[in-house]
Amino acid sequence: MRYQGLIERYRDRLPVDDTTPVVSLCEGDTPLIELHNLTGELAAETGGDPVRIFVKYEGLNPTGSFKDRGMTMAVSKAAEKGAKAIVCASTGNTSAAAAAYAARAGMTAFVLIPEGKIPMGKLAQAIAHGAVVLQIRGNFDDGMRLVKEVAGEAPVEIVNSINPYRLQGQKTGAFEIIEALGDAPDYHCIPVGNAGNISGYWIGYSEMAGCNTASCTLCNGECPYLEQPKTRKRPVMVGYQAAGAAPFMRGAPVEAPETLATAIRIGNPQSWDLARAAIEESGGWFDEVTDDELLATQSLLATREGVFCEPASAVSLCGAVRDIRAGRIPGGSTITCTLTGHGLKDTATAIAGRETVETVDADLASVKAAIVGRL
Ligand code: AN7
Repeated sequence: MRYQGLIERYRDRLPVDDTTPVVSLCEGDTPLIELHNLTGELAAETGGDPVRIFVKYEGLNPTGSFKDRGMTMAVSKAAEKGAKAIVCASTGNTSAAAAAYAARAGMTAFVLIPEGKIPMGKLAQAIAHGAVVLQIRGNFDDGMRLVKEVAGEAPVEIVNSINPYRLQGQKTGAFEIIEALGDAPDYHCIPVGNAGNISGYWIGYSEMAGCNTASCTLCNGECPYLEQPKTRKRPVMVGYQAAGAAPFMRGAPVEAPETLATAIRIGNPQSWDLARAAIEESGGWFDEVTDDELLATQSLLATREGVFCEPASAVSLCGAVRDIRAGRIPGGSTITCTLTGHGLKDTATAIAGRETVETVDADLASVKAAIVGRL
């Protein structure tokens, strides 16, 4: 049957029933791509057992980021309640997803974005889908505070990840990985901003590990996935942040977060406790990477593996590679990295400082010289 989005796919595992109006853009079902070139080089360098690295390419969701997984749930549940409007604060991707799903549901989306700090691709999406874009003189954390305040004063549903339905949708990323690999990976590496996604993945992995056991609160031993591979395994969760916006490394909110990875320019993550629990229960850790490091990884992934992700997304692979080199992630491991958003979201950052476009005369001699000179 035609794929109809993650609510239909995982209906048995999501808080929906026959009366829930499903608002979907056929999100989910994204590719899990194995990185052959980079892992080959890493093995040669470290000399140990080769690792396997898979990237979950969430940029191939309908609005170009993982946010669509949570948004299909949040907007469907808002529609079930009869909501006419939704609201969110955003560093760009949540606003793009909110705008698109609101359009589909016939609702108004109000999006609060930090002035001058979201890339043009994401802003274009919010505008194109007809959202009311409120650019605030403040950062994401200010926007988040205001959204919580205004939701008490006006009939608008919050669709940030403090809305529990968001995490329910986002947990399906873990389901898809287990299905693709036949089991959970050893390590799951993920960028952390507002900390919703790491929390959602951990819920997903935990549910699958409890699968077909009496202790599973969802299925009570009547697993809807009896034909699927079963697992008791959960991965070690590793959350990476940008160094200028790394509250989990500081152990406290960061007042004025700063990073070129604007998607994760967040100082006061809302899902703090859930994210900490994921790290502690899984025996994982948080770490940080610099802007230079994450941009280098974004470029490496694009030039050596053909996968174009946005700067914030590259943080997962960037940290993973560093931890593999350091032996913290041991040889022989299977590692999944969530690439949260598409590179086309922020073309300006991707090409900044790169003089790789050459202008030549429109004649054969010039074009031939330019080609032959590089072979
Ligand atoms: C590409 O759009 O918070 O830790 O407002 O866009 O779940 O917040 C975006 C977050 C990683 C961090 N990668 O995920 C927003 C927003 C990309 C992102 C994150 C975001 P969370």
